[in-house]
Amino acid sequence: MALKSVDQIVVGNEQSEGVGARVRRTIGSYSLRRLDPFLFLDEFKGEWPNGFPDHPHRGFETVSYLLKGAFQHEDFTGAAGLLEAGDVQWMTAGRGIVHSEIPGKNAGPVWGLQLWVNLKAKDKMVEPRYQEKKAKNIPRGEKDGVSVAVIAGESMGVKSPVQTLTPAYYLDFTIEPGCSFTQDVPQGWNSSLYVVQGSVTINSAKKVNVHELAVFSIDGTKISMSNAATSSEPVKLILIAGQPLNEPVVQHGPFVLTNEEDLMKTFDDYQKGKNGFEKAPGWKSKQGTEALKARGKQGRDL
Ligand code: FJH
Ligand code: FE
Repeated sequence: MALKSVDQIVVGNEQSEGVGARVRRTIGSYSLRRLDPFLFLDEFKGEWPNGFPDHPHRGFETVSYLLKGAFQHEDFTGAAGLLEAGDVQWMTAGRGIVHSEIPGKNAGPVWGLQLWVNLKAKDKMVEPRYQEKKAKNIPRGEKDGVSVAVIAGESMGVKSPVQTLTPAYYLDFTIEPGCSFTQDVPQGWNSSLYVVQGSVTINSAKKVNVHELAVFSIDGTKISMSNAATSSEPVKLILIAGQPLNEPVVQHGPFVLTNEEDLMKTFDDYQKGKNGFEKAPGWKSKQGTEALKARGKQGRDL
């Protein structure tokens, strides 16, 4: 079957997001509004207390993957946790989650990625759910100088246990200099490669550099990736692929629905704290508020 071709290269330029945070956004940026079913792909580098204090989500899943340091999260039900380097959290926001996501207080510099995966209209109001995997429990494959962490989907005959409501692959490849690999992707899926370190050559022709996203044609079933023999470092990249939903997207920030009426209903639910946005009795934000206060004390600009 045919190789997919590179349709577009998107450069992830730094921009402000959250409170004091900086992200490199590729999917969801001006030059690539969406890549159905994906809404955003952000690379974050920063340090406590800059992050994403209490905010809501409805209608999609977020995938947080830590490359360095640690990230704390805490939601309105009181559920909290810490993601460390190599850990992944696949969070189905479904009908509603309100949470904070802040770098670990004593974690030093933090580096990670977050992907937003849209949900089908029929799945938008599902109960929220977390699937968290520690680095050591993420299945891995290795072959001829290429290793892969299979966060979702399948590679090198290794399957991820993570269930995705929207069919998707999330693969973290490391390719040594002079090595190469060809990955299968289902026909008709959207797919892209984001380079987090080094440079990769695609289909023996196109060089893609760090902080760049290569977007592939929907036709074809294979993506070939290699690291030049002359390269001084391994290339590290994330392959993201998913089955397009082909449904309308009506989005306002962290609320992603399929029509205006459902969006209006979502504003109302959020304002009234109902239908997924209710806070547990006695719930009080801890991490988000502490980070905001600390920023105030340090007197930094928002
Ligand atoms: C105020 N509070 C605006 C606010 C916006 C948000 C947002 C964030 C991430 C993210 C990116 C990379 C990561 C490590 C793991 C998370 C993202 C990561 C994408 C939007 C709209 C919150 C509070 C706010 O969260 O965790 O790598 N990206 C899209 N914005 C917010 O979450 C104003 C006062
Ligand atoms: Fe969030």
